Amino acid sequence: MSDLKLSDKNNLQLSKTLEMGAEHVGEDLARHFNLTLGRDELGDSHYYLFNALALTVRDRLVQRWSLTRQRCAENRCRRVHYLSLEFLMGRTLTNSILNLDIEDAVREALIQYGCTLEEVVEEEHDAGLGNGGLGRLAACFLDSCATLELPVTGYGIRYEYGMFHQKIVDGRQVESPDHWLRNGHPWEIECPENIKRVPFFGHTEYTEDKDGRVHARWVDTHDVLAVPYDVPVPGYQNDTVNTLRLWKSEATDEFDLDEFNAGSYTDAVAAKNLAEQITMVLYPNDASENGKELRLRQQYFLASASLQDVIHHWVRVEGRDFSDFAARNGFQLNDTHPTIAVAELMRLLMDEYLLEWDEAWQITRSTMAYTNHTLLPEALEKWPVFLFRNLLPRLLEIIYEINARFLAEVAEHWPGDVNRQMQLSIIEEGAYPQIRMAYLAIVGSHSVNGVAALHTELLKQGLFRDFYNLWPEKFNNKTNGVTPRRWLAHCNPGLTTLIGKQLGEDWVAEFGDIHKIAPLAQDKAFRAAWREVKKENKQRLLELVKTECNVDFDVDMMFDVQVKRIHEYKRQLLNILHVIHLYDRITRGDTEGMQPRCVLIGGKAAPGYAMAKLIIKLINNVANVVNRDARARSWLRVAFIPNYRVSTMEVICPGTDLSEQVSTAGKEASGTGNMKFMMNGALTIGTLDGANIEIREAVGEENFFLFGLDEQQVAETRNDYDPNAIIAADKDFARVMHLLESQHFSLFEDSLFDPISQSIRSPHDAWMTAADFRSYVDCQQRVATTYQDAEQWSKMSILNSANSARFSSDRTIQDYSRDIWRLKPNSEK
Ligand code: 26W
Repeated sequence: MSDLKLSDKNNLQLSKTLEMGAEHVGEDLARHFNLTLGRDELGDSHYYLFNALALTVRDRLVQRWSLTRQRCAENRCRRVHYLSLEFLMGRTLTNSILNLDIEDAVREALIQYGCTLEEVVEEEHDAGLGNGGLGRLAACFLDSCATLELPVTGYGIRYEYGMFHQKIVDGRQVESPDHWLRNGHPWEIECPENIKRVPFFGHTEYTEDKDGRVHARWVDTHDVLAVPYDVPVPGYQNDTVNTLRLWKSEATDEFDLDEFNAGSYTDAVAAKNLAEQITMVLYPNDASENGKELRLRQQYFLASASLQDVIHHWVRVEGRDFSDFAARNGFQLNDTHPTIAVAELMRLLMDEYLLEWDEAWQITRSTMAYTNHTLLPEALEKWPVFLFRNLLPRLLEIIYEINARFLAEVAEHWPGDVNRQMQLSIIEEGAYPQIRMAYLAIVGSHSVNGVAALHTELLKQGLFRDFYNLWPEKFNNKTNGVTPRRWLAHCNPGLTTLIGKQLGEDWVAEFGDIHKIAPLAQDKAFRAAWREVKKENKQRLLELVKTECNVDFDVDMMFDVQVKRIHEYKRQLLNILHVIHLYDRITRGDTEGMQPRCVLIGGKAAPGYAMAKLIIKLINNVANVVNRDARARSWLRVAFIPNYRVSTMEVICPGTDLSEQVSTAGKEASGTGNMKFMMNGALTIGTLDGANIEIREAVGEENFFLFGLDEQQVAETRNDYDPNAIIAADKDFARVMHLLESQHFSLFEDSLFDPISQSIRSPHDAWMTAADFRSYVDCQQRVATTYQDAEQWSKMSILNSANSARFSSDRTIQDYSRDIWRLKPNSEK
């Protein structure tokens, strides 16, 4: 008992800090291996060793975690709660080892087991609780908040099944479930003492109190339990550990008595499954909303449990006086997915804590902030009113009231303009009235932000124009960023060491210093060392491609990479048309000036998105034809990497020469893969879209391969767009289309790719692939020529890394913190 002390708050705590040296780490590792997990031999896999190591590391996180919590409680600091349906965390072990600065000790401790850290790391399953950019951004943000010592908690859902696993069978995507929790998740800690009850169904009753005030009560509800699981989020070598709290749904212990009495005990127990379904699976749709009721349940479940959690904490510490609540709390809504939180906060404050509407509304509006992540109309969430009426009747009433008061404001601003009221209404009228979640988010928030400069401009001038006219002060830009810890220090140790030799070991903590390597672009020896590191990284990537795709890449060829979700607007199709063009040149013997390249494409298609799946099939068929053709071998290799995810990007981005960011201008809100590639010294070929524009500004136009129409030109060209004329006038393009349409890539699958050629040829092709073909092909030739000058390419590569500091999520989070959250680091009083 000598290590335990009873602190003044009755907390039992270890008084000794766990040591970080190899000896102590080794002892703890053995203890967890032998005692916690009950093992005495290694066996065939490193599974138990991974778990023992995770627990050893976790112990050290947990200590810092409780100190962070204590400090925040003592400071009574303002906190922010980041609400997101997705957190794409990837692996935790290596990141924690890096942030705790115990890599050497861990490596030494593993020697007694005769295996390397690299082997053990591979045992960890990615936490794939997200689709793509939006989910990974949330994960990078948590890393930056902890590193900057900001009191920010992530709130999300503990999906039993994460993002599906993708296999490629006969060139096609085949999905299988990702039961990532099957072997347990050593990082999480269940907190049953903080369980919440989330109500569904039922109806509203009104009662009058003795002072004549009317109160609403939501009654006869079917409640679901929300059980929190906490995951530690360490900052970079600063002893701060923040929290990601993930909710799991469970049935209450109450039975449906009617059913029970009717003798169907088993039916009553079976009905419990419904409650547990809520957090069963992550919806794998990125950018299209399909209106499934279960998804709405997930959204409300997250919003309600998280808000109750924050409010209960408040009441426990501060009592039922909410006058200071808004000054001390903020909520960031990651897209519209958790927007029901606006109405839920109103409900809790009014129905549970008896605040008046105006006071509750004042609190809601000053605590909520909304980030928009897409302009695509099909991604804008709308929920049918009838779903709400049944599932969340009390919330529907509140939304109607918010809307009525808001429309009165609109009427005041634009007197007599009934049309405007209809356009701005949170409720879209019609045969099936719907709730426009983005409008609810804007009306209920004090801040609305886009995720790159162009994107925010387009929100203000287009999608949300009237709202911008009404409240210009609400709108602001926060260009995305990525964490340089995971996306450079961890994934690219070679470059990290090389830069460290120039800038000193501390440079990771002072990532802004990376610009100091810019002058070294002129240093021949440094360039040679830079190339050497790139070559090693390409070797690693080549090995991955060999095992995953059985395609041979060659480190002496250029690695040309596009990895991201498969979507028409991202134009993987344009990329593959260029591949077909190169193949056509090769078969015609026109290889003058051509640069040998290995083209790698990867990404998941939403399971219901037929066109995206067909594009995957086309990529694989083209790869097959090209890779089998002896004439092409020395010029071109093509591979599609299956099951693209966070841990594969950690191998891909350091080994990439050319980063493909080729979306139709105006469609990609920001992009974040573009930033990861840039940090690791890849050059970008891209359109003027999303954050590409800012990347080009940062690195200088001479170090960026720009092509294609800009957003305005896209809008203008749309009116009289004639792809068939473009194809007919361009011999190269005509030959590419001929190869596609003569079934050259679908020999025994006749007409398979007709929908693709039809979409390219359609004057209504929203993505205008044909419009940018010529400009893209010409630009790719400039890329090829530049690559052949290795010294020039290295200079440009160094300058890309050197100018990437702006795209650190630390910068992004500092912007959020200054403009929206108004947070102070936890270390400051
Ligand atoms: C409701 C279905 C659904 C699911 C996900 C609709 C929309 C989404 C997201 C908005 C998709 C997404 O991940 N958007 C991406 O967000 C990134 C982070 O801000 C940006 O970098 C990407 O450009 C944007 O596409």
